[in-house]
Amino acid sequence: MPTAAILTGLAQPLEIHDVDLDTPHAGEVKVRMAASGVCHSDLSVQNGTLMGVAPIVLGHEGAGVIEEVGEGVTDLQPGDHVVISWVPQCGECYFCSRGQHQLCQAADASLASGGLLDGTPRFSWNGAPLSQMAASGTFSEVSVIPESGAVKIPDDIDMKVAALIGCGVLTGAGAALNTARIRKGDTVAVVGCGGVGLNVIQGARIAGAGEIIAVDMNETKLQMAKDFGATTSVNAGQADPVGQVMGMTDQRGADVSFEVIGLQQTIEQTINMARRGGQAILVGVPRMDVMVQLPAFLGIVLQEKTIKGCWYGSSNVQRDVPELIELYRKGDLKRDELISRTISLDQVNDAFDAMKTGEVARSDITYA
Ligand code: PAD
Ligand code: ZN
Repeated sequence: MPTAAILTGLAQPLEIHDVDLDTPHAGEVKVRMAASGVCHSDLSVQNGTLMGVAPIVLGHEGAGVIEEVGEGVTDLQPGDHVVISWVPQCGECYFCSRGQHQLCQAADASLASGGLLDGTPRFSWNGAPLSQMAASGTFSEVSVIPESGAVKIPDDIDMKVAALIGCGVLTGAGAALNTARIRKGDTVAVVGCGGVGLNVIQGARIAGAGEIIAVDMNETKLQMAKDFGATTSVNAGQADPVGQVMGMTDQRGADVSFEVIGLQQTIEQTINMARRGGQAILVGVPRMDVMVQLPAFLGIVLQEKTIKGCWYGSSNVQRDVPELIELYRKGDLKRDELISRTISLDQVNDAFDAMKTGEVARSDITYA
């Protein structure tokens, strides 16, 4: 009986309970979690920004060890170390067959249902189904997930580091390297320097960006941003960030700007600080009812601006996870520095509080 952190209803604190877990069905694997990051998207399910079917085991940024495999699973075996991918891939839908696995239709359906690829969860609690966030549920000692949601990694990679690859690093670095395809010498602005934004910054550095302007309201985050590769910073709490970025770029704007918070105001700022002919990449997840207002002619057509959404860093997890691990081994990718706090599962509500105040980049749950 694994212990898990459960969201029982909107805006409720997570509760720690023992839950029941089914054995893996065909094409699924059971993973004993070693570590799980606490991402803003977990908090967003709790506060209703993102939809979740309660009761639900949250957590989607994890790493662990395969304990059991279901029928037909041949690429993974007990003992394998894996990173959890919160976008499993059916391999057959329109998007998967065109190499856009991050947009897999079946994964979308599992996100909405709170289940795995067949729409049903493997957790239950008090005899009733218990959903799992994004076909994962990494706030549990053990979980059952689709085999395509487990990406094998070498045994010697620190599991705390591996967990963060599963969301923050894949999304952030992927936004810079895959979604934006930053070119050498580009001027980049990153609005929001939390666990994901810091990874956009280091992705931009790896891509060879020239100036990297970090934008946040928290001075600690701006200092961390410099450690991750930002060349300059803007405190959005002190002056209009669009004006500040314009002032740093001969009034042209950034070649590529990224929004990594999910607020209407910062999304509009990010679009407005991209230069004519430039790109604004939207990573942060806003509430469903958030609308953005843009002058259609002066803001987009005449500007020839590209506004692009980014889901899971436009990542191909089977290709990108090994590449990110290689960059980490070479020292090009910082990840240990992302972990502000190491906590136990029962401290997860404190991690949410710390995230709300912006004082941490990541809290990382470790399992005994
Ligand atoms: P976080 O809470 O660690 O970081 C958010 C940062 O934004 C903090 O450093 C804040 O100080 C800063 N901030 C807040 N308000 C402002 C403001 N008005 N101006 C400037 N800075 C501000 O979050 P995170 O990095 O874990 O996640 C960021 C977003 O990315 C969040 O919306 C999350 O749900 C989303 C996300 N998207 C994907 C995807 O696939 N698109 C994946 C993972 C996370
Ligand atoms: Zn996440």
